[in-house]
Amino acid sequence: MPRISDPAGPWRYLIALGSNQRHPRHGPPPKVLRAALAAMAAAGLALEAASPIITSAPVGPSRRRYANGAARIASPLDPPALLALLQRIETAFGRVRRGQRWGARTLDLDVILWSGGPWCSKTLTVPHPCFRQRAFVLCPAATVAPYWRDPGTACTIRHLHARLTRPRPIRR
Ligand code: A4P
Ligand code: MG
Repeated sequence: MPRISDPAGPWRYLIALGSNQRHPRHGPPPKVLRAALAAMAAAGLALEAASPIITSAPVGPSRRRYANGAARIASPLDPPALLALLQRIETAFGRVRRGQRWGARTLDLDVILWSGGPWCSKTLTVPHPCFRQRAFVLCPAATVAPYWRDPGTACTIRHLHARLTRPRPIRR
């Protein structure tokens, strides 16, 4: 993904959105995601593309189906500052962290890719460590950033999605 003129920014980011809990004001998960995109734009993130919203079966302990989507944004914020902003938006949407991994949530905003390459710190890993195995991330992501290359594998999102979802013969 090319950087825009100024090397210090704006950076580009691929963000995954997820929800599997109703919000009292915004309503069911697909509407939560639409409201979250509006909140991201209101917070100063330049929304370049937003995917259609899909529903997906839960991976992990939660029983409720998810709404998932992806957005390509531009921002001068570096990855830790962007994560802090996304977490403030999650909190404003009533996300409560109960300590259960992959628990039900009104809103989850994950940083999947960053135009600056890999980033690894105590609180943030980019590319997101699980995204290559998740159709609920790759399917919407392929609609907003099909040719963005994963720095870990050098594959495009479109390729990762095709590889994950292609039919495989049953092994006997
Ligand atoms: N963190 C590290 N790297 C990142 C990153 N790239 N983006 C840290 C965002 N956060 C990152 O995340 C826990 C901590 O991870 C953060 O405090 C941050 O410092 P969290 O959002 O509080 O908790 P989580 O979301 O439960 O954990 P995790 O490991 O991010 O889970 P995922 O990957 O978000 O998976 N099934 C369906 N169908 N659809 C879904 O959207 N989502 C999950 C959660 C499980 N099953 C799902 C879905
Ligand atoms: Mg998360």
